[in-house]
Amino acid sequence: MNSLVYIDDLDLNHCSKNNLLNLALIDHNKLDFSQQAWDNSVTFVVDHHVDLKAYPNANKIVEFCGSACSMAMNLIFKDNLHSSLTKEICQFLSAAILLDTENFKPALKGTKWSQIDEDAFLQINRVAFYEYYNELVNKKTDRKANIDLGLDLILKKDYKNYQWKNCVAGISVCFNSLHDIMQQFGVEALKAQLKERMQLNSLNIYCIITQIYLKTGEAFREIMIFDPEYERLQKVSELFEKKSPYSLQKKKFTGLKGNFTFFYFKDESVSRKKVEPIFKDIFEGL
Ligand SMILES: [Mn+2]
Repeated sequence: MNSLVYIDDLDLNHCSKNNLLNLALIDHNKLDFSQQAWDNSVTFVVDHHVDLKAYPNANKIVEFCGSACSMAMNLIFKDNLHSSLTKEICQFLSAAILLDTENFKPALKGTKWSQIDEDAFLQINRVAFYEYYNELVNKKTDRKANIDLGLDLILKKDYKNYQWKNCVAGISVCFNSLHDIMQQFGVEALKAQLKERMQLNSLNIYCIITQIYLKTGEAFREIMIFDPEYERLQKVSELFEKKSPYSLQKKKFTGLKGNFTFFYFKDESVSRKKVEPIFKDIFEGL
């Protein structure tokens, strides 16, 4: 609070007289009658009240929303000035928006607040939750923490079953590269674990999709298809390579052949959700 400057802390008359005053009105669009000496200094207006049509030469934004603070915040984000915002500042600025929108009370949308407030609040939350989000992503993708779970939990943690025509498949998503997994647990252990899981879930085919994030923020995706029926695996992986709308590259895995095929995606948006329909399509045509 000590760093806030109040209007009576400054000698605005002196500034105005010497042409040193540049005023932006926020949350009102006309100076009080006691401030008329500054009329010529108003250059910017950001407000959500009835437009009193003052200062025709000023840059004016007057529109309906719950809080003028939302409008000011949207301008900050639009002009890419948000790097100076901290979590604390965001919390402070949220106060006006929360109070003015009654915490975004749904029944009041359109009459007391609008999309403008929602847009601002979403952007503010992106900053306010930035640290927490990072903490979550780091925990989720931490290579060591994931490896420490052990092979069984790595495969179980984010797992789904699918039925594609007469094939039952299981897909695990994990946050260690296949290279990491092989190196840590060895090929034989992986094979044994997969066999066990396939038996347990009565699966015909098993896929592992990996998502890894480098320190640079770059993301990598891989997929390994495991099928005990060699002939089918060759057919499926050939079709997968052909049908995938996401750019990919078939890779060999050193010391590994037989019942695995392995692809490296050059598209970081690839997910299990996106891969599933490709397999569905393949199996329905087999
Ligand atoms: Mn207001």
